[in-house]
Amino acid sequence: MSDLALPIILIGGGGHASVLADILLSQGRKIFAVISPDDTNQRQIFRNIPRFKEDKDALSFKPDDVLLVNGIGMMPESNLRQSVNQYFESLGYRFETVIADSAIVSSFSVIEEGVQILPCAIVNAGACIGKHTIVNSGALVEHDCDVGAHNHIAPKAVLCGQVKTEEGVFVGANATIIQNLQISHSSVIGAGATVTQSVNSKTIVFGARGTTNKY
Ligand code: JB2
Repeated sequence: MSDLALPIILIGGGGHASVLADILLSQGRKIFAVISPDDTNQRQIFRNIPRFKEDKDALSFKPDDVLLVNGIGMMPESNLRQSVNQYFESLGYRFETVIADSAIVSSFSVIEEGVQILPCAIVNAGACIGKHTIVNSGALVEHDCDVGAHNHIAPKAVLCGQVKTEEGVFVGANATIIQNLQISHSSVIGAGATVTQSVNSKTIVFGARGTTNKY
């Protein structure tokens, strides 16, 4: 069976998961179940998809018979998304890569497993997007950027050419990082910040003036 024919189990049933479900359904993919401890029925998109309540319910499928999609968003204050990836990967499960049809992704870029590229995002030539990273709607990852694993590049954020981000970086909505900078691991770039110098690990960059704080 080709991987495209494998049923998908979507982990999480909130806002981020709804966007992924929309993309997958529009591409003709079958979502076998959504796993969410909370009721998913308020969102119309989930009404016809069976719900599992616990992550361990996915274990009734063998790792080779299913693909997982991590629908839990990566937000600065939570490592739930990353721990879900690690839990299922340690058991041999694979995560599907999701790319919206309206995204522009260079065939000269490298997109690793489990990456999610949402509507109207752009990834240009020479860029690499690390495992399980979210490139959210309308974000721009310019040429030769090297985006680490488990990042979230939020809606309309801009990474100019040759920016490097390490693992676990969050770049807020509409933030801009100018070319050639390095953002070290676990740092947070606030929404709307303009970043003009490299950022150390575990540092928060606030707002438009780009003041920094270590946490
Ligand atoms: O342990 C869990 C678990 N804990 C919470 N396992 C599973 N399978 N699901 C879990 N959840 C579920 O994640 C909740 O029941 C809920 O369905 C979902 C979180 O939804 P929420 O809408 O609160 O957040 P989100 O992660 O979809 O979206 C955040 O991140 C996005 C990237 C939001 O803040 C969005 O604004 C943002 N765009």
